[in-house]
Amino acid sequence: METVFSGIQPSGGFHIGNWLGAVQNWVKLQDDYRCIFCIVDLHALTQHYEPAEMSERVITLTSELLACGIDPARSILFVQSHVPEHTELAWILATVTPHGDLSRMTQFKDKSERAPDNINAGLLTYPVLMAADILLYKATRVPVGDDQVQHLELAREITRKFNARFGETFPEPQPLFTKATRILGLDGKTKMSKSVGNSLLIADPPEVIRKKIGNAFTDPTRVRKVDPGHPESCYVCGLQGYFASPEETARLHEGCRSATAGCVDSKRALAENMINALAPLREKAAEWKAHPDKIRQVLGDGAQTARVIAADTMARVRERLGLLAP
Ligand code: AQP
Repeated sequence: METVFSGIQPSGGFHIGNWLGAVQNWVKLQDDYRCIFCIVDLHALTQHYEPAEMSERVITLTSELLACGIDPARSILFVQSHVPEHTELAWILATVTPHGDLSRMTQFKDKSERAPDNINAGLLTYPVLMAADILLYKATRVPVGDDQVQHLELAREITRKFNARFGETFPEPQPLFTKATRILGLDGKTKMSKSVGNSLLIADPPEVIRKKIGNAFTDPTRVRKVDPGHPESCYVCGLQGYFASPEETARLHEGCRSATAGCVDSKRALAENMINALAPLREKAAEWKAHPDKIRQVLGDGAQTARVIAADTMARVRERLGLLAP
């Protein structure tokens, strides 16, 4: 079985972009791959955060991943900082990573623009830590949305450089492209992001979902209810496809196109479909959260398994580097 590695940051509430763009696919991958899923808390340190909230965020995110169907009996689910080899390998890989490649990364530029008061070196070397996450487990497949393609390309480049310098050590990880596209935030402009505050969360209760969708953007060319709409360029109509059956989606889009239904009707239908789709996840996550000891057990077991693999890889890496054994 090939190994898949993927990570998610505990950098805010788990949103429908994370779910539709990544985690729904992770759940399916468990059937065909040895999957390693990591809560990348060290990556999240590169952004502003409140230390008092971090461990609770990790527990909440774990409960949500388990509720979505990540199965610890089949996959390794663990927290990045529980396996110190991630940072050790990241340092080593940094020594073969060209500085210029890092400063060219789109996400580095975007996040620097978003938080000009916090352009830290961790933000710059973020893709090196991501390469370490993948290579530590010799993962050959990495599920990527279009926002992660550039980082994976760099991880492949780092792999080639390391292997060329120190001998064949790591397989070059290949992207596993997912069908789901980038989900835009409720502003209808930028990517839905935990840290931007433009998200609809899996944990949002029905009244919050109704309110958020009620304020979401629709077709800007449709000024009055009698104007025919353009569902293909409407944010609300775009989301309908993920939460309604194909037949219902077609009916809703036709209502918009023919102006027999207004934007408010579209929003109401979307909100109710979302509420129904997310309710079971919210309930399951709440059940897990009621037992934080069980969550800790899952993460503890995951870290123990991950550490065995990571220690083995690092022993080989240190040997390749010619470091004196202690
Ligand atoms: N809007 C999105 N649409 C589709 N997929 C998305 N992902 C994130 N946002 C969207 C995918 O979710 C996985 C986990 O993401 P992450 O936590 O590693 O970091 P991110 O991509 O930076 O996610 P956020 O929500 O935007 O976090 P912040 O605000 O902290 O930077 C990844 O597979 C990602 O592609």
